[in-house]
Amino acid sequence: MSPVTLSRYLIEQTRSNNTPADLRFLIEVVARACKAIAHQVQKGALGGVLGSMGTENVQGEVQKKLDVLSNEILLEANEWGGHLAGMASEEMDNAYQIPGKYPKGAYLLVFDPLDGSSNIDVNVSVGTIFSVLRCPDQYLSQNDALNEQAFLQPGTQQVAAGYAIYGPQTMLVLTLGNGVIGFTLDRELGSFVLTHEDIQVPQTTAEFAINMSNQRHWEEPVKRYVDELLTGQDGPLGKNYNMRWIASMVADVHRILTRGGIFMYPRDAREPSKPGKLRLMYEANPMSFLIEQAGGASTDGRQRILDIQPEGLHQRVAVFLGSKEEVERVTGYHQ
Ligand code: P6P
Repeated sequence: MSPVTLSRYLIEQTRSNNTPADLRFLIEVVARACKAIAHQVQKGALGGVLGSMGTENVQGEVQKKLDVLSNEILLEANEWGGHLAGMASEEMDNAYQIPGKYPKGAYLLVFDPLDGSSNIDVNVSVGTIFSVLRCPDQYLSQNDALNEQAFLQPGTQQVAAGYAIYGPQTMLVLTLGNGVIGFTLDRELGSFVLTHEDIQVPQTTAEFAINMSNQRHWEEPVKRYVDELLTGQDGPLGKNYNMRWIASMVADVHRILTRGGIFMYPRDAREPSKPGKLRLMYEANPMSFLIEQAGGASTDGRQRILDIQPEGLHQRVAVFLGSKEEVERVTGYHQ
């Protein structure tokens, strides 16, 4: 049988779910933009795209050339299609207004154009994370500027989410609310081809992901839980655990979707005003939607991440996601 490309999947599989044509179009446009980003990323030093811009984003983080380039690729790919009411990105302080010469549509696209970019100069996997929301009717207007309030919806309102991972393979992992599917980029075809039909997170695991160098800054429940993981079979958990930390959320989450695990980026005492490093709208929410759709769990230690009512585009949140048994355990320690 000929390979099932993303386009064919979106037509055949979503026909039964009555997925709107504009949403199918949106996913195809984002996938095409991710192919263009993959092309730039893989050039590395040969493409003159490594290194920093000498600027900072709204997070106060140094912007890599590829951060800015990836952001521009996604904006340019999406602004003309008539499927979006607006866009928001880690790399832009404010929402992106669709230029007046183009029609607007009913969807909002939120993204981290190149996550893990601190790894890009050392040739470690990085990725693009995206989340799709519907624009609430009261904010839909062909003439007025989009009010940023339109984006501030809990993660349960997402209609789609996914990531591209630029690693040994370039893959697109996606949910439209009916499970999680994975596509691998066939560079000869130039298409994403369906390779993972029904991704499931194992309910249990013996592998955890956390940046241990922050241990002295964690809250007590996290210190207790990680101590138990490290104590292994001689402790209350009764088994030994392995640790991985790639420092690219997309790569760590992809590993967990593939073989299980728990990913943690806790809040820490250094900056009480920042309840964690990761951003709710374009990192935690899309990844939580994927993880839950694959049978896993995702909390901020105290509540389900998808239930959090955002108060700002760049709001940060603590993240505990992955195999349900472990996420429920560490969340229970916070109660
Ligand atoms: P640390 C990358 O900068 C990122 O936002 C996530 O992709 C990753 O999980 C995390 O930060 C790594 O943070 O503090 O370990 O460098």
